[in-house]
Amino acid sequence: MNILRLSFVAAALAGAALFAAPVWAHAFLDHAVPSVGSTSQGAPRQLVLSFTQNIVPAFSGVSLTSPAGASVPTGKVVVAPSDPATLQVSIGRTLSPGTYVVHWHVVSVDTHHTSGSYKFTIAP
Ligand SMILES: [Cu+2]
Repeated sequence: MNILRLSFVAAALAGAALFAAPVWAHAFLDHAVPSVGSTSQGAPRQLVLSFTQNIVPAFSGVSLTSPAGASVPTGKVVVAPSDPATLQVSIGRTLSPGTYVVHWHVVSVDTHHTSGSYKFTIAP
């Protein structure tokens, strides 16, 4: 069995595990870094959003809005290597103090779509 064959089998097993997840729950935001509603010192370099269910990153997105209402550039949404229910998004520039809004929309492994938003503040 070569390495390609091995990774195919691993992917198939992972897929089976994902679809064995409970179907009665939808993916809602469980917690985030920076925390929902928090005020922190210093600018975060990335947003981390942990959901109640595993996420399909290809159909999910996160956007960040500045205190002035402008869109802040962010990187590609990726699933955390250790947790398929957690998304990581890099922030494209150093954030200045103020209150930011994070909008998220995700598709969970049960194919259901959910969305929401929250704020966090960077202290002056
Ligand atoms: Cu659901």
